[in-house]
Amino acid sequence: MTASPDAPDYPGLGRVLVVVPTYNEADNVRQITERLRAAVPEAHLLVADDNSPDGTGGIADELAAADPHVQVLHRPGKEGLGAAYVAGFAWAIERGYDVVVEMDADGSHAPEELPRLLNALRDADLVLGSRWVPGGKVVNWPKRREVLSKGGTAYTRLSIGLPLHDATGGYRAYRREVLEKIDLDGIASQGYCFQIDLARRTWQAGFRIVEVPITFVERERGESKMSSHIVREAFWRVGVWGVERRVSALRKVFRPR
Ligand SMILES: Nc1nc2c(ncn2[C@@H]2O[C@H](COP(=O)(O)OP(=O)(O)OP(=O)(O)O)[C@@H](O)[C@H]2O)c(=O)[nH]1
Ligand SMILES: [Mg+2]
Repeated sequence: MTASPDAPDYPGLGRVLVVVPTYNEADNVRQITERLRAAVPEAHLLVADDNSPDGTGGIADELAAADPHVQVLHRPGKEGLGAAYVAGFAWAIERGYDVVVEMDADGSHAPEELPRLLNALRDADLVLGSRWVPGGKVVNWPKRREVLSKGGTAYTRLSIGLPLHDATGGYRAYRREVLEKIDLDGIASQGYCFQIDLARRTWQAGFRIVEVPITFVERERGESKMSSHIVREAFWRVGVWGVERRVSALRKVFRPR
């Protein structure tokens, strides 16, 4: 294991790495880096770029050259948010970080709110930034996105029993023990479903999950990667997990003695 280069501790938590996956975020990556560095100076940042055609990776390299707290993971091509995060998590574990944060590059997740997530992690193993608990908000989101987000969480609750208010959100802080325990190599889900999958695995492993209200702001620049494919993927995978859960419950009831 290589130690993370001179990362100072975040009080009470240890060394923090924020993983920001990027695909065509040339208009956003500089600003999110500056905001994060100002908001949580102790944190290190890893930009996990999938060889963005708009040159995001090159801009991230410039930021990294100017600041030892910033590093870049160049990946060969677009493989989805989930694969970029799994690679970023493995990178963090290898380098001995104690806390790993997920944050979008497009400004939807305010770095200024990260101290609240980290402070909550002192009494939890996974902290979720939640839009749908009291105090949580969305700004400039179309109604259909709100319906999709709330509907996705309700469907997840019904299907697999996951007791969360915002299961699809992607602003999160994990203790490294969680990422070491869950089988990262076994994760195939990509878009929203990746977030549900990680929350599900964390919950099933018995870790403490806390939801903290956040204000989620719709992206102002760059293009969304959200697609009907991502919604369909979440729908069928969560459905399959729900069926598996019921079959396993039935097996327990009918197991021959
Ligand atoms: N490395 C990598 N990053 C990705 C990929 N797809 C999305 N991202 C990044 O993941 C984050 C979330 O993607 P968004 O396009 O903002 O998805 P979203 O937040 O559901 O959609 P909007 O609400 O429209 O912004 C952003 O930082 C993206 O650049 C991918 O295939 N690879
Ligand atoms: Mg976004």
